[in-house]
Amino acid sequence: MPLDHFIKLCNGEREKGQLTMMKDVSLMKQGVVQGERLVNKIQDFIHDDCLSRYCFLPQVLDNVESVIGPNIKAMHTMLINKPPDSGQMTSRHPMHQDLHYFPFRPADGIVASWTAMEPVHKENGCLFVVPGTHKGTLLQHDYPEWEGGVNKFYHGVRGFHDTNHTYVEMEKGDTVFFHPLLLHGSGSNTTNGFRKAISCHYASTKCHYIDVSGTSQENIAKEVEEMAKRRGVQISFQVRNL
Ligand SMILES: O=C(O)CCC(=O)C(=O)O
Repeated sequence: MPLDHFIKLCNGEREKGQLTMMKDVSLMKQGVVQGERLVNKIQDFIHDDCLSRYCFLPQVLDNVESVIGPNIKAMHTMLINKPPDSGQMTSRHPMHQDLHYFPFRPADGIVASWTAMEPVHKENGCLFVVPGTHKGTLLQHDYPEWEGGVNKFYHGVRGFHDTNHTYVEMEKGDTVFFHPLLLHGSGSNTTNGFRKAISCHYASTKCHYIDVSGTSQENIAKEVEEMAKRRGVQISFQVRNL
């Protein structure tokens, strides 16, 4: 079961292999909790036999293919956990557009699938979205200036003043599919329980990589390259087909 498997990965009872395990910045500083109470994201679960099954679920693929199909690739996979917030509000996710993280186009050839693994509501930090913003353009993103700190790679739209967002409360197993330009984020988890979701971004094989130098995406590309270098991995972004 994905949930048990996630907990075992967090506890070091399963090999993490090529997965990237991320931890909440303020919980890490406090140094009190561990495992599922500390890990806030697993990235690249496509490398994990159990979690990667999500990407092949017919219920997910039928919907994805109706938007961008039939020839698609799973490009980005995440299991997002929100442990109870430390009190510093670092379990929030700032308002952003996923396209900021993707060096490929066109945007209309990309779609996210996001499935609630438990009930998600305002109190435990459900998604919020600004309807209609998928028709806009990619905005400049930076780290928000939050007093309690910000989690690694949690960029938000620069200078964004939110007036009109819609909460996406969901039951366990519900799935939303959304465009990579849709402005969205999520609130802090003010409960004592968890808020978990599993997500995959798919792209049409008609998409192609772009050169992000000189664009608003240069900052995230540099950050990813620096992280890879620290891990001893050499990466470079090249302009080619998917
Ligand atoms: O699941 C969440 O709270 C938001 C996740 C998200 O938008 C992201 O990781 O890009």
